[in-house]
Amino acid sequence: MLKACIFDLDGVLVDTAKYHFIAWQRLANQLNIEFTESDNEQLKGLSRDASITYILNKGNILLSEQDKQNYMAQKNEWYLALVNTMDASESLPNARELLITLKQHNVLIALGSASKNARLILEKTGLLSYFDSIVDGTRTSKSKPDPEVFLTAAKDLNIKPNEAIVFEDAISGIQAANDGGFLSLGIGSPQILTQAVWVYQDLTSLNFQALASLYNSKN
Ligand code: B16
Ligand code: MG
Repeated sequence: MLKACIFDLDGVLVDTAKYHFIAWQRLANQLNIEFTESDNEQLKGLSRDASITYILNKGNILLSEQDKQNYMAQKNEWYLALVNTMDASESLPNARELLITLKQHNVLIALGSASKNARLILEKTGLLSYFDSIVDGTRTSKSKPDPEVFLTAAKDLNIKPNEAIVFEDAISGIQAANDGGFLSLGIGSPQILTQAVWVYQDLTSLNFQALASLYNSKN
């Protein structure tokens, strides 16, 4: 029986990538580094630290640890100003409805996100109350593709990995789910998320019945 669903945040339940883009681009421009949409694509699912490292490498810039921390704090300040404008209209199509139908069928719900701002984003978009467990960047020491984030969620929910489906939009997240022993459901393109057990373009065609039958087909 499907006992739990574990959701990545950015790219699955909300689109915060567009705000990360604005804030990283502003920082990169300040450092005279070009930062494009395709660079932003590379940062999806990566931690904040790994993201700035990518940008500094691109610009061939070496900074002291203190300067790097200061720039990360600056980027986060710009990012948070944008996050603070978010409201319930910014959850992705069918995200709220899916969480509601899972709750009605007693499926446990967890978040498995790299973001240290995850709780605030869930609060702003009115999704926080649906979650039985929140595992975010403040609770993990290893980033995806390490399965730590999803294994911590399974522990919180007191379930085994093979009793849950993980929803992910990043290649590293799919790998983390698979390596942790979860069934992975990719949100995005099947050409990119080739290792996912299933791939859907978005959440719109998914509900409890559809997920229960996907799960049963693999058990
Ligand atoms: P923060 P997810 C990830 O969220 C984003 O995809 C990634 O672009 C971002 O760098 C990371 O969170 C850290 O976010 O700066 O808010 O701590 O997809 O794991 O939900
Ligand atoms: Mg994501």
